[in-house]
Amino acid sequence: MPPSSLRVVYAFAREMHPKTTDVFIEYGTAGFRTKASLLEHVVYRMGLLAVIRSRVKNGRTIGIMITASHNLEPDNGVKLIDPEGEMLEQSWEEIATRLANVSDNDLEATTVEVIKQVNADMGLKASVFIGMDTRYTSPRLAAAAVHGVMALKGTAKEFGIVTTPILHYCVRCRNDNTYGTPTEEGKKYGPYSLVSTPGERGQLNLNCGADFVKVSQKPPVGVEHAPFQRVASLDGDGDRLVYYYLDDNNKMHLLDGDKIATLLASYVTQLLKACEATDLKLGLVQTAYANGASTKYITEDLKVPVSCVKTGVKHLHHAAQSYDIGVYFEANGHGTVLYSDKAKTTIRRIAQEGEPEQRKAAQLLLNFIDMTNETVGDAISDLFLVETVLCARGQNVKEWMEAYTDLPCRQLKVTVQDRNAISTADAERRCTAPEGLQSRIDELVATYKSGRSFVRPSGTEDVVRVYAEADTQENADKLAAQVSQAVFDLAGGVGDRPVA
Ligand code: 16G
Ligand code: ZN
Repeated sequence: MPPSSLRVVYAFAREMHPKTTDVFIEYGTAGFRTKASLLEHVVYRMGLLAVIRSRVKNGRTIGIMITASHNLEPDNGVKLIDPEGEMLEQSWEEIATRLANVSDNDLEATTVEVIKQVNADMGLKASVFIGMDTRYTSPRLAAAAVHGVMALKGTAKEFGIVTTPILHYCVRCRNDNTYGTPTEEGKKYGPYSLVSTPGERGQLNLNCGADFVKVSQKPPVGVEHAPFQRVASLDGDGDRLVYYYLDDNNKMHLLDGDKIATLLASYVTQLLKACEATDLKLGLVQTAYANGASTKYITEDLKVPVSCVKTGVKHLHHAAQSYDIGVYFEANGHGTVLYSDKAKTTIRRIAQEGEPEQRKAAQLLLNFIDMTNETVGDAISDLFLVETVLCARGQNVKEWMEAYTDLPCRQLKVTVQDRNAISTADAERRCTAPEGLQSRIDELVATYKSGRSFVRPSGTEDVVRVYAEADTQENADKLAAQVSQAVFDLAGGVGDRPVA
C-alpha cells in the first residue's frame, strides 16, 4: 500500500479525534489510563495500531478493551489484546506510547514508520474486536477505536458492553476455535444474580467493588448482610474477585486473591493425587503483596512450589506458564489457572483409560479446566471455580477462611516529586534507590514481630505505594506509617507529611 493512501489517518485524526493535550501518556501496566477527556486521540491511534498488529500476526484478531477497571468513573483507559487472548506483547508497549504521543501533524509519518519497523504487510486483512465497560465516556471512545480501524482498512467488530476477560476469551476463540465459541454465551457461565450495586448514584467503583473492599478492608457502603453470608466483590471490568463475610459481631473478614489461590491450588492438588497424575507439577505464582501467612501455608502445608514476581498480570501469567499447572493470583483478586497441553492430554487420557476412581477425579478436573478462563483472570469464572470447590468439599466460608490466618496488613500511598526515583529489585521486595531507604525499612521492620514491608512506584497512579504487615493490626498500621515517613523524607515527599 503506497503511503499516499494513509492520508486518511491524518484526516480522521484532525476532523474527528484531534489531539488536544500535550500531556505525555504511557502504555503502562494495563494499557493507557487517565482522565477520559484526555483519551480520545489515544484510542483512535490504538485502532490504527491494532490493525497493524493484526497484519503482523497474519490477519489474526486483536482486541481493544476500553475500561479503567477499578478506577473511579471520570477515568477511562484502553488496552490491546494479543491473538492468544493475552496482553499486548511487551516490546509493542513502546510503539503504542510513541503513536499515542505524536502530534496530529506527525501521525501519518509515524504510522508509516511503525508499519516499516514491524514489517507489516498492509495488503493483508485485519480484524479487531472492540469491547467497553459501562462508563458514560466509553461509547465515544469505542467509536474512536472503530475509526482508527477503518482508517487502515481493517474490520472492526464491536461487542458493546463486556467484561475485560470476556473480550480476551472472544479474541482467543476467534483465533483458535478449539478453545470455544467467540460469544459471551460461549463461556457457559450459567445464570448468576447480582446482589447489589451500591455507590452514590450508582457510580462505578465508588465506595464499592473489589479494590475498595480489599484496600479499605471494609464492606461496600450501604449494603446489608446476614452474618456469615458469602459475598463476592468484583471490579469495574470484571477481572478481579474478592470474597468477604461479616461475623456475628459485624466484623468483616476478607478472602482475597491469596485465599482464592490457595483454595483452588489445594483442590487441584487433591484431584491430581486422586487421579494419580504424579508427573504433573503444580505451582503457584504471587507478588510481594501476597500475605506472608499465605506463602507459608502454600509452602509448608500444601507443599506446593511458589514463585514471586513483579506486580501486573502479565508477569504472573508469564511465570505461571512454566508449570504444568500454574495457579496465579494477585492479592487484589486478579488471577486464574493455566494448564499446559501436557497437563490437558494427561488428564484426558486418565479420564478415558484410568481406574474408576482415577477416572472420576480426572473428569472433575476436566470440568474444572473447562470452567477456567485461561486467557486472563476472570472474576465470574473464578467465582464459579471457588463455588465449585466449596460445594465439592461441603465447606462454608468460615471453614475456607480457617485454612490459615492472614497477618494483619496495611497499604498506604505517599506522593513524591518523582516516583521513578524509587527503584526496586527482587520482585519489588527490595528497594535499590534512593540510597538509604532500604536500610531504613530493614531497621523499622526488625522492630516488629512478623514484620515485613516494601515500597514501589505505582504503575497506574502518580504515587509510591507502601505495604506493611505485622503480628497485630496496630503494629501493621504503625509500620506502614513509619515506612511512609521514611519514603517521604528520603524520596522527596510533597504535600503533607504522612502522620506516623
Ligand atoms: C493494574 C494491573 C494489576 C495491578 C495493578 C497495580 C493488569 C490487568 N492490571 O491494575 O494487575 O495489580 O495495576 O497497580 O495488569 P499499581 O501499580 O498502581 O499498584
Ligand atoms: Zn479490572
